[in-house]
Amino acid sequence: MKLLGTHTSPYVRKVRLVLLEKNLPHEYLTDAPREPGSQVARVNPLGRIPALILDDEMCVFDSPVIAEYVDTLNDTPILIPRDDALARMRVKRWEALADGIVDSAVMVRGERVRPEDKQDAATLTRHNDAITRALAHAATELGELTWCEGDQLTLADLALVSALVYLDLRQPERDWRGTHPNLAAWFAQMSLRDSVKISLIE
Ligand SMILES: N[C@@H](CCC(=O)N[C@@H](CS)C(=O)NCC(=O)O)C(=O)O
Repeated sequence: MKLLGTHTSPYVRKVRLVLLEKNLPHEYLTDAPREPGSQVARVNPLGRIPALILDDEMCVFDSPVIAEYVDTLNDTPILIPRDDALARMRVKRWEALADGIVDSAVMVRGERVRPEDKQDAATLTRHNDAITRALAHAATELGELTWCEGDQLTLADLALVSALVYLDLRQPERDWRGTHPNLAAWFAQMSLRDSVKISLIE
């Protein structure tokens, strides 16, 4: 398998964390879709990363589909519950929450890189407010638990950590650690994992 992506993409980080946690052999190729010579549009008609190319050349997109597929490739560990429909939905809901934070942060970033007089204040407010609410929701749901869902690591944890890394990158002024100390403590523990460390370096 080959994974096309970039170091900064939170959707890519989530998928990389899944591959690393499951210890699945893969080649990670840095490929930014907007750079000249990018292969991304050739393999993924949407022109987006992450794009996972299987050994038979089929390209899998987008990140929830990749994560779900890759999770079936071995059981060590199972990151999306298979038999318990409610637990499965809850993990996927965490993923949607984390991806939604990222979607809004990407929208905010898209506005902020425009000239100041062209930035749409309503868009900035709407998406920043969504991030604020989603973080509060995550903090309430997590409470003092070790894992987002159940009694072991799941995709929920990997998606949330990816979203928080991206917020640190794009919105360093947002003091989510101060507002939600339980999220901060959980994130600090997650950051000790080899998968997270590798995804931040390579
Ligand atoms: N819903 C998609 C979102 C993927 C996405 O938007 N990726 C961004 C990078 S973070 C991208 O490839 N954008 C296209 C571009 O930069 O031209 C997923 O979860 O995979």
